[in-house]
Amino acid sequence: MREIIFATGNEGKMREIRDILKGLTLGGEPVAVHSMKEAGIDVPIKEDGKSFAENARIKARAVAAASQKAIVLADDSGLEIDALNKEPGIYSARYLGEDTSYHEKNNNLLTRLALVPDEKRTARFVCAIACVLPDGRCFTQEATIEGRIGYEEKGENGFGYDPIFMVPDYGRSTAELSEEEKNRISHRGKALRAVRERLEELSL
Ligand code: ITT
Repeated sequence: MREIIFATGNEGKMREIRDILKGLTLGGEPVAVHSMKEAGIDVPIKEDGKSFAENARIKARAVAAASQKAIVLADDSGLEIDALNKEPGIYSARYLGEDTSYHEKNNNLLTRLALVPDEKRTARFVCAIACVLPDGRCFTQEATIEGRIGYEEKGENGFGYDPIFMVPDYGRSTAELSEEEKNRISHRGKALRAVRERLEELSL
């Protein structure tokens, strides 16, 4: 059994990640995907990068340094709203303070967009996945999903900003999609499937 350690403390991300990496094998062996907590790793991580990719690399490298030559992946992601100059962007988790609920964060963004017409409510989720291999090599993969900010919170699935992120083709928020539907089209689904393919090609 091989092991991938995912450098995240976010349970919502971890649920999606497990689903997207389901059935992965490397060198013919099944792969167990563990969160850093499950792997017993607790290291301070200072996310002071200037981009999603940089922050993903910081997280992956910090956990790789504390692990025994495992494959380590990390996800840095966030919401860019065009009418707000791409806020909250890389500060998505810290927007209005880390301890503020997503209900408050979402409603604050909706209030700030109150006078913005539909065609200008464009936004995207961005996800950068960094991978550190046991030999220290590192690569990063980034992907996005385009959408629009709605007018109220909708749906109970997903996490974070999902209730206000509308997917035009579906006419629903990402919190109204099933996990399978979201993973098929999401920033995280696209970036992580590309990483999965690269790992499968590397014959590790
Ligand atoms: P880790 O760093 O431990 O992985 P985190 O929650 O701090 O967890 P980030 O720094 O990457 O993660 O911040 C991501 C932010 O973007 C966070 O506020 C999420 O709620 C939001 N976000 C990212 N992907 C999302 C998604 O698929 N749906 C809703 N919100 C999302």
